[in-house]
Amino acid sequence: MAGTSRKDGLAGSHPDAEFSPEEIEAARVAFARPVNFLLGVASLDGLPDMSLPEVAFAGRSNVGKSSLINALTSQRQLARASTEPGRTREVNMFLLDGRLRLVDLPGYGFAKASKGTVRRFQDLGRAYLRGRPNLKRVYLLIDSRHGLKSEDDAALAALDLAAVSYQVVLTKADKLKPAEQTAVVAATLKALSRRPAAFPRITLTSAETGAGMADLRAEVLRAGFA
Ligand SMILES: Nc1nc2c(ncn2[C@@H]2O[C@H](COP(=O)(O)OP(=O)(O)OP(=O)(O)O)[C@@H](O)[C@H]2O)c(=O)[nH]1
Ligand SMILES: [Mg+2]
Repeated sequence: MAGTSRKDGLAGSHPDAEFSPEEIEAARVAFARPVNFLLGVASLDGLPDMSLPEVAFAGRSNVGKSSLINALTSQRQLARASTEPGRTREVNMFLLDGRLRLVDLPGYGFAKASKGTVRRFQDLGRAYLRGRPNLKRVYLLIDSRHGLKSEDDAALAALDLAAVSYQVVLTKADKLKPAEQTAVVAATLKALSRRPAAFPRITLTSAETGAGMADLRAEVLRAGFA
């Protein structure tokens, strides 16, 4: 994979998005450290203590949360990805290098599950967001083919309410032409300008090609250890 993501597209187009080559390299090294599945919980009682920083990945079902965690950590099957929406039904935690927890949150907005099931996942996600002072950042994943949708409003509202620092990550960039990538980044930034808790930066990624991963690793480390 490329050492920097400048040719990955738009992650570097915002002036604040510049990471020094040293920071990119440090992040690459950190994410090459051992990572393991820590636990999956269906209720908050089972969560570990708050002694370590956490960064969480949230977003619609099927948006690519589990795939992104696998791509960040260069693992194939760490987080289980699936074509079946609603695959991740628990809060799953992974421990990177014994010092940072990566949290795969249940997705929202899939049609197949029963209403009760959907609500249960969403309540779990919301409760998690509210109750974790060691939660350093939430990455809200948005499918770059669709941009922000009304289905994302509830998640944005929950994040604003929980006053958690969050940042949008666009996924599946490999499905778009460069001009479409530029357009969705611009439209998403514009929509987020009305959301004060949103971090004013967007990373365009592809778990498929690895685009944006070098930058996102640096982002995650900066956020996790800020
Ligand atoms: N082309 C392409 N497909 C992707 C990418 N990331 C994920 N996918 C596909 O999208 C589907 C859903 O991916 P997951 O990672 O399981 O999505 P998720 O958000 O974890 O889904 P839930 O656990 O159901 O909430 C899978 O078929 C993936 O292979 C990407 O960057 N590019
Ligand atoms: Mg998943």
